[in-house]
Amino acid sequence: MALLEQLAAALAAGEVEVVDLTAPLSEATPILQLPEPFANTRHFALHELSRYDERGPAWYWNDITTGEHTGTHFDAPVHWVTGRDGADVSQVPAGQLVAPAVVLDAAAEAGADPDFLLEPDHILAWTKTHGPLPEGGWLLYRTGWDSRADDAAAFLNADETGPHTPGLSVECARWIAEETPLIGVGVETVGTDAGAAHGFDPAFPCHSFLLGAGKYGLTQLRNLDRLPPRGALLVAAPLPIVGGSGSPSRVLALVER
Ligand code: 23J
Ligand code: MN
Repeated sequence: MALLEQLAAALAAGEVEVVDLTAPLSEATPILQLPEPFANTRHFALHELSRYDERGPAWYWNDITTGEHTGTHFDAPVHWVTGRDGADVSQVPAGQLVAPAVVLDAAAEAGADPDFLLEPDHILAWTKTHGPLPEGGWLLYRTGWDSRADDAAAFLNADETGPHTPGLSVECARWIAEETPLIGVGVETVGTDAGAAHGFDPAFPCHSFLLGAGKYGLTQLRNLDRLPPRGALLVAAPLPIVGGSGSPSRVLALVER
């Protein structure tokens, strides 16, 4: 049997499962909130055109408004000043949107400390157990934050000192960008950077180093607990917004059962 016929048969038999890593997209989907004086993105919204009524008797349809960085979304290199000469979201090669993914589980650490930062040593320890990072693949960073996704206040976890959500250290972001074969990092939080990363040097190091290196980000993922540490195949499907810095995305993982 041809390879993709085997895959189709395995999907039909439940030997390969499709796990949806995407958060539902609605007005309630949490969004990033930057402090003054920075501009902020908007919530997703539906604007009804007709619903089997005089505006369109046999059809229901909506316009939508959304930020590029609303909900589960893809960060393209051009999103950050360090990647300003890099790809916009429509220019990301389709061949890179299907790629292997590994999962590093730091839910215990992030549960104990909402400002937990991943370090290169955590990833090196992971590779000792699970093998090398995948060439051209994703590192999916599980923090358990998806359990807060239906409560915007708990998800953003801000107090008078700003948001407190887990992320990557400056050194870890630099190391992933420069020293690993990864294509990008996926997270469960509202952005790829830690909540406190506005105060890091450089600020927002994950955005700065990864996008500057032509790599990508994926945010607000869920169901990472249903993936194995290695062996999943990730399908990330941002809209090809011409000139866009990112896009809400459907993100699926194929997993062998
Ligand atoms: C703009 C400025 C800072 C950040 C972000 C966007 C994101 O997290 C994003 O969605 O790319 S931290
Ligand atoms: Mn983004």
